[in-house]
Amino acid sequence: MSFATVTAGIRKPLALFISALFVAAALPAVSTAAPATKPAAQAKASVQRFVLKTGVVDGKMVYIDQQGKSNPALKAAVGDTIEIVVSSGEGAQHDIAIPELNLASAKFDGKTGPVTLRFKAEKAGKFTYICTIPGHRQIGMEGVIEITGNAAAAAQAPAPRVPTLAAAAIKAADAAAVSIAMDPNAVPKPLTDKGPQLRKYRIETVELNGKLDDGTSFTYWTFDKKVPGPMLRVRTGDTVELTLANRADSTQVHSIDLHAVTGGHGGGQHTQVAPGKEQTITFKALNPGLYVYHCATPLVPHHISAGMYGLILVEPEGGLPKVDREFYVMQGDIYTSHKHGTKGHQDFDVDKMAAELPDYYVFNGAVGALTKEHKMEARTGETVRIYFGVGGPNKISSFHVIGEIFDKVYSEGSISTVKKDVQTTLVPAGGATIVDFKVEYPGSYLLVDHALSRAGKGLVGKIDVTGPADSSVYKVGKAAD
Ligand SMILES: [Cu+2]
Repeated sequence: MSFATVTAGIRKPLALFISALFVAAALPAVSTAAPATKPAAQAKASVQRFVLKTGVVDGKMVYIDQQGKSNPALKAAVGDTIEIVVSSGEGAQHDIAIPELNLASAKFDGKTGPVTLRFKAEKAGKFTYICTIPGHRQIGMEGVIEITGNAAAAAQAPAPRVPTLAAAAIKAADAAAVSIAMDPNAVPKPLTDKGPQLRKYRIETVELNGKLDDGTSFTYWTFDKKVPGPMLRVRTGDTVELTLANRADSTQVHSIDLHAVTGGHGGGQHTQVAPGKEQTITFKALNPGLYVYHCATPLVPHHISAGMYGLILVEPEGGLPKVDREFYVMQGDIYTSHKHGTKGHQDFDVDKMAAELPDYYVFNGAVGALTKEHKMEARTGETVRIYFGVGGPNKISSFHVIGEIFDKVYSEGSISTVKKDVQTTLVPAGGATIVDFKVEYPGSYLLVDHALSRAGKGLVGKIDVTGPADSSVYKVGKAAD
């Protein structure tokens, strides 16, 4: 295995080439170069070679050996040179590491080809090999490597060097970054069917660099290239056939868990889809309401924060009361490699996510999505409805529209009960609400989370209302003027 082989075919040539170079330079004990000539004193020691590939077995991510065994026990003796050759069987990104020995391979995926973790066994014991991609160990990617023999008999080779990571440099913003901001006007029309229907949907999971803010791009993971993903609209009693396809160039397995689904972890149990593959589930919409859907692949909050959430409306029998305008808005919290406002390309920061300290809060995926990029408009006298959800992953929303009162709130997305005359409504992470209000006066109505510090981190939208101003509703000056 040559270094060239390991790095060949990588899609982001420069950045990954540099990081691959760094790993190769910092970890001589993990060299991907051809084996060096063995010193004469160790001539009796053998090379133990293990060939593994990754895959999804029974809903778990695992390493699989050539006999088909999942997470096989790897056995060697002190003094052996161990070579673990591992490739991505399903195409997603992984690595292999033995933390107790300070060993880690470069990351690999379906495009990079295999990598080799090569080292000399210097002490006896049972050690754990794992994938260090967040969440992958938890969903199955770990096994044991057992080294037998007398540690004292080992050659006096130097201990493997501990990998040291430089502070992440700020990368230039991706000039090719696209808009991922979902148009809030993209609400499917109210349904008019008589009786239950079979409805078919197909959603593709796509990873792409998108615009997070002016001069700032971010690595988004999406349903159908938008954040939130497409709004689905069905009716109670409908049967829904949903196919989830994961685009071939994805680095991750993806899935979908719809809160409107009864059974199978909402679909998450049976839709763990590898890059280039697809899976179909069929469910009955048993309960009316507005429900969140999201990716449910570990590390789940990472996949959600990166953009993998959306809403499915299950209309009650007879539909919802008619309104003049319907909008689709979702809130999310984003954790970036550099602090809020930093120009350049931002990667995801898993530590900030674990600490629940977001750098950005967004409506529809990006700063300015609902103030600069997309318009929400209405005329005075019209009734407006917002289908609002929180993808999160972590933060609840105190949803409020400045200068308006919600005439009706379908709290927590429950259509069965209606609250009236509400100023601010609480929407949990992974929850939703429907708010209805009549716009009686012209102006710019701002959508906010009333935890208002978040507006400074991107969380603001607006509805522009035009039409005659009724001074009995609002005016500047005294009543008698
Ligand atoms: Cu995902």
